[in-house]
Amino acid sequence: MASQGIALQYECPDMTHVKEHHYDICDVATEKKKYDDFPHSRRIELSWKLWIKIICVVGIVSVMSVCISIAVTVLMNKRNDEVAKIWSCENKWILNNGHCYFFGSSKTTWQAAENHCKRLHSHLVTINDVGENLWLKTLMKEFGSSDMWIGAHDDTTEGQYNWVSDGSIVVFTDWDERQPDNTNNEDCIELWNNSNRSTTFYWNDRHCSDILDYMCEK
Ligand SMILES: [Ca+2]
Ligand SMILES: [Ca+2]
Ligand SMILES: [Ca+2]
Repeated sequence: MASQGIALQYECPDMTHVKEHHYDICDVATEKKKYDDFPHSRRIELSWKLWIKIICVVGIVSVMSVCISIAVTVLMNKRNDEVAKIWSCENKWILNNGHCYFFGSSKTTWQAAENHCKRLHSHLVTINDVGENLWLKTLMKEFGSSDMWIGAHDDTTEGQYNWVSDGSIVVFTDWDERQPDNTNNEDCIELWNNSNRSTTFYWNDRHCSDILDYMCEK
């Protein structure tokens, strides 16, 4: 009798003649029956799966948040380092276009100059374009220098000039007239002021053992 009574609770007779709220009662009863008919073990299983999904989603979101936070911090620090590098150089170094330059205070050979630059975590200057070349000429005038080593050389293959900083082939050049002439095997390159020609500076190949000013770059 009791089961019959429960079954009757879920019956939904034709209620079209009844007021609207009777339909609501009927809908609730139908949904409750569906829920009660669903196996208990299945409901528990769904509940656990739901919790596992929630934990996974929260975990993934947390890990992603930490990763994004670390990435942003690293990028910001890197950017700050780059900004600091662009806008500042160490004492006695001169800033130009994001690079730092050091004018050697005493004349020396090409290799000794490069060795000194390396001890200062740099190399003899690499001249990449006309702007850098022109800036160096201006600087030489300010320092009163007439001969200055730069980082180009052809001591590996005669006539093939490379930059000592990274071994790359010299592309931009600013040779003086009749240079490079490799007189008695000149393999190191300088910026010089050939007074016979003009008041400005050009490139010349020269004996690496000669004693000149030099410029480091980093
Ligand atoms: Ca350069
Ligand atoms: Ca040469
Ligand atoms: Ca020469």
